[in-house]
Amino acid sequence: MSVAAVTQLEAAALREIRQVQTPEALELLRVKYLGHKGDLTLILRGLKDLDPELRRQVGREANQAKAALETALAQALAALKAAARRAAAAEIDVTLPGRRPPLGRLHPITRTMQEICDIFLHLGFEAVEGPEVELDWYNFEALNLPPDHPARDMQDTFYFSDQVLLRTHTSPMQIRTMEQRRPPVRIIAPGRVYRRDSDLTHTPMFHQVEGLLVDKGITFADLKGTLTTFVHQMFGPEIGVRFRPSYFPFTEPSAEVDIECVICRGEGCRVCKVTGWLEILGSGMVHPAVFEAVGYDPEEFTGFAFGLGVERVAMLKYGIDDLRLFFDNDLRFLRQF
Ligand code: 2U9
Repeated sequence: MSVAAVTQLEAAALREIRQVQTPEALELLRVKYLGHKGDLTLILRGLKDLDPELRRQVGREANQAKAALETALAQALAALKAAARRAAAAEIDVTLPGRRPPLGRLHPITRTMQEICDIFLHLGFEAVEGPEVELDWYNFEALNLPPDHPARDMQDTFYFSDQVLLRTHTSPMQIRTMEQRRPPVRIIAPGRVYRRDSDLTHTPMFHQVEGLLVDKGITFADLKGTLTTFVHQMFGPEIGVRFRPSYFPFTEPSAEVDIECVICRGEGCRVCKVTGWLEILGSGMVHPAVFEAVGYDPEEFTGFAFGLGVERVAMLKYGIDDLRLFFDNDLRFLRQF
């Protein structure tokens, strides 16, 4: 063994490393020279059999060669990897179909709300919106619901303080509008409302669209005509409608509006509890006490009002049997609309 032999081995190894094309071939070279039984490894292992002077010279040369090969191997591997990355980036298949940008869509509640509002806007109503945090006056007192009125219990209320609360219906907007304007008034009030209620068929927040029409000479016939038109536009012209006497503190007389069951067409099923009818709207002629609260003369003006729950309308319209689906935000559900 001689110093020259080690130098030759190193030069040959470096030449081979420079010519290598793949990381796998590079690994084979590493094993060939630096592996357990590699050429350089065997030289280093054989040093102990050499004369002291030769051992010193060959040993120094062999250790330098080992360091040089390790550096060359690492640099070659880095260069091969960088080249592979560049090649992958350059390899764009222009024949591949483009990726579709994800499209959002409106929540079924938003859609239903817009559909309801569109029908009334075409009938000449104007939409008004306002605060969800309300005063007792607008939510209750001006609507003929004095502090100890038993009907306040019907809508368990979220209170911030004695006088400040989350509105339990959008009716405060009708009061606010009448305080600011003189008749004729023809408005709808869409929006979120809040009640301390939570079970299979109630959520603490839900959506309403309410409406109000006030002028001289408005009668119950106007109420019936308007709401019948709404039902036929929303559910189809052939659907049956009936008006059933009811009670609300802010209307007198009051009526609930039923439609023929959209599931069984009046035959009787689980959804309509075998009655053939579904309740869809509350309504009535505005109570004189409400007109007095906003400074309208009940002898001069009459009007009708109505209210509906958007979640309920959406469930009937789209045949959805679980209210919670609207609030889960499960894309598999929402993508169907
Ligand atoms: C004013 C005067 C009268 C609005 C009305 C109803 C009947 C009604 C319910 C429908 C389902 C609430 O969401 S729901 O639970 N609403 O039954 N709402 S009359 O009457 C008004 C409103 C404002 C100034």
